[in-house]
Amino acid sequence: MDEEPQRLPVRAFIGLGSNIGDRCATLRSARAALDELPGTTTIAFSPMIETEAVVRPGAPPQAPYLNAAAQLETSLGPRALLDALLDIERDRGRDRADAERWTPRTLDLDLLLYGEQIINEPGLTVPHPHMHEREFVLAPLASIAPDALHPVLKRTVGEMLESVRSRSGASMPESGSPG
Ligand code: A4P
Ligand code: MG
Repeated sequence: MDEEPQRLPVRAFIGLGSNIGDRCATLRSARAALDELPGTTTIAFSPMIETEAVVRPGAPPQAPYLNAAAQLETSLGPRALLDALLDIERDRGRDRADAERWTPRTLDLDLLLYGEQIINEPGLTVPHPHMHEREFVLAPLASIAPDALHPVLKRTVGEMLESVRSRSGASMPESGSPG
């Protein structure tokens, strides 16, 4: 991880997903790992919700995911934070070299929001480019931060969730909170 200068703490949001193995244990251990990152505190962690896998059109069905969202306060810069997320994914068994996109995964961590910064660099796009269109991201996020603002769309998480739900006509099937 590159050395970065000390920064003032920033409020960042992480999306978590798992659809292989003991999904609940995986998300719990990811939560613990987030809390141990240098200069970082977990302020909130959403309930874990089970969601139907969203797959590319024509792709075979996948096992359902457990999804969650975390709010961090961190003095890591956005690049250092993303690198740390990728390390946590790797430690929990996702072999990125073999993994194709949108395939089942032990653990997927996405950097959704980093304060209200807009970042478009090779390998780092914030806000996460698909967060506003995915109920499996917005539903857990809305349970901890309905008023967080998408700095490009200028809409809150709660507003984006409402739009996604009204567009899909119904909310995505969930089967409660296992943890
Ligand atoms: N990267 C750039 N910006 C970011 C960012 N803000 N957060 C780069 C995370 N990563 C970022 O990531 C590919 C590269 O994107 C990373 O190496 C990083 O440098 P990836 O995780 O391998 O790509 P991906 O996740 O396979 O692609 P994509 O399209 O982002 O997939 P998602 O969004 O992760 O979706 N259905 C349900 N119900 N629940 C889910 O959680 N997840 C997926 C995967 C599909 N269907 C799902 C779920
Ligand atoms: Mg991802």
